[in-house]
Amino acid sequence: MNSPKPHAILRAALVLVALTWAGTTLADPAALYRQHCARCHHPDRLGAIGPALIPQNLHRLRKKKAIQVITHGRPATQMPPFGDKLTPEQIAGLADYIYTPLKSVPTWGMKEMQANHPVPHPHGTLPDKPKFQADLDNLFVVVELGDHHFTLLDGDTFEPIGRFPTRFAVHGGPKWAEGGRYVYFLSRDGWVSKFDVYNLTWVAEIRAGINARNLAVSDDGRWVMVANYLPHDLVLLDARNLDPVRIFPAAGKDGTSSRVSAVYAAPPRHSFIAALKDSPELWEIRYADDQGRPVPADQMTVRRLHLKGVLDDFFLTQDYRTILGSTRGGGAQVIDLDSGRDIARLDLPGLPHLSSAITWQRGDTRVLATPNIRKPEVAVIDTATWKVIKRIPTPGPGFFMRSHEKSPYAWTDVFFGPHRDLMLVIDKQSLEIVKTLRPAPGKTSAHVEFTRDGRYALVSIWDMDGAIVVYNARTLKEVKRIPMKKPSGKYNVHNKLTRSEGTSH
Ligand code: DHE
Repeated sequence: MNSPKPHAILRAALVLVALTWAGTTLADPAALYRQHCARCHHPDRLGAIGPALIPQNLHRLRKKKAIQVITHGRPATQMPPFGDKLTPEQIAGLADYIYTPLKSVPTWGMKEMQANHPVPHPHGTLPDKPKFQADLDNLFVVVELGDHHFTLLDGDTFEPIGRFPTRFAVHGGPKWAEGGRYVYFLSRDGWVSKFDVYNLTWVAEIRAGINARNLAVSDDGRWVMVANYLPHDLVLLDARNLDPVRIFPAAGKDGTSSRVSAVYAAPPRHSFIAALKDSPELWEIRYADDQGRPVPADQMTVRRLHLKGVLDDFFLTQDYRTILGSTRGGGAQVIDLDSGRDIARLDLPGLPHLSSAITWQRGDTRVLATPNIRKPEVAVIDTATWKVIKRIPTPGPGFFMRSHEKSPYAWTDVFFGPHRDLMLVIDKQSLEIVKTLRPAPGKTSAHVEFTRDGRYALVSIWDMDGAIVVYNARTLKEVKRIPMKKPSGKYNVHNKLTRSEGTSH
């Protein structure tokens, strides 16, 4: 028998390689998923930095739109475009794949939470005296996303007091509580971690969900409420040791199971306010009555407010009487919290980033200003009439906005596009951009927070080789630069606990 010719072997090998490649790319989206998506969305599609990609959580995303997102990326998220790496067939295969039900979705109930609940220092066992010298009312927590740490920063000297490892991908603002003694963090994969500032140590943790959204702490310091994307629920924890106390399954009145967009505490109302993401409902859960008397956990009830559209993002006014909410791809609605009525509609095209909005007094009216994730503008709204009174053009869409009662300026970033290294300073009365700063040319600058007295503004440079840049908030001159690893957000204890009008709550 003749042995095969070398070029025939080569051809057969090439065919085999091509078939294998085609097999992986066309017929095996699971392999593509593992290669391109698993790192951010979890190997089992349960969500990590990116959201869970399972049919239960994709109700509002049509497959056609999912294909666009995979191809072009998604603004205001960390989802990059794959159109230059994958063929349209591969992308379509991936889209089919993420709409395929999992064989089983893991349950995450009381039992699972209890089994993931270390309490290294039970409540009341550590000293009540701080281990360090600093003004306890002017501390900052700085989340360093770059290597999953946070720095506790002295707001007078701008010297770090300590640097501590966090869970993977902390998202949203850590919440200060009990006069600044404790801070609660939440990671996207559902871990709630409680830090004792006086003793500079983690005291309790619990995994409250698989894919979490944010958390809120009641003003009396007794409760932590966690909003989840997976499972579809809100979880009530006893703030002392983070013991799970009650699960509120999230479903609309018609029974539609739903992710939770976000939850916030409304101190004057003694309640938690949460929006459902797959059902047009806003929930209010009271933890104390009008006289401030605690409501026991098993007697807490859900008050449902029925809306015209689902809320993806929302802002609570300083008096916690009104909500301005927006729907991705839709308009904005203003809801009176007491009556539950829709009291105004606003023309806010693009994607106003309402959870980053702030308010201030301008003449005899209070205005609300919001950056926009899709449109290069800051919209300024009169909260008495709920009319847009100015659209300030910016060099690109922005993410965060900040000010302080004592500052004449509001600061906002240009998070997206070629001008992402700019920081804009807006005069709060003239509503004009009066200064454009470029703290680190070529690197994204974003997210500002003020010191307690409003004299200094701290800006993040979002880079592994990043920094916090401290500015004199009046002269707008740089005073200090503190190296940090992709510092995402920073949170001043005084501004947070006093619910300063210039910061997020
Ligand atoms: Fe956030 C806060 C939702 C993407 C960094 N973000 C919040 C809050 C919500 C929210 C509801 C308020 C929670 C709180 O503080 O209690 N974020 C969303 C999204 O829906 C969105 C657009 C898509 C998503 O991936 O979930 C999104 N966010 C991002 C990012 O890609 C950012 C830039 C990087 C990251 O960490 O993932 C990011 N979000 C932040 C930060 C805050 C935040 C730093 C806290 C802001 C503050 O000052 O309070």
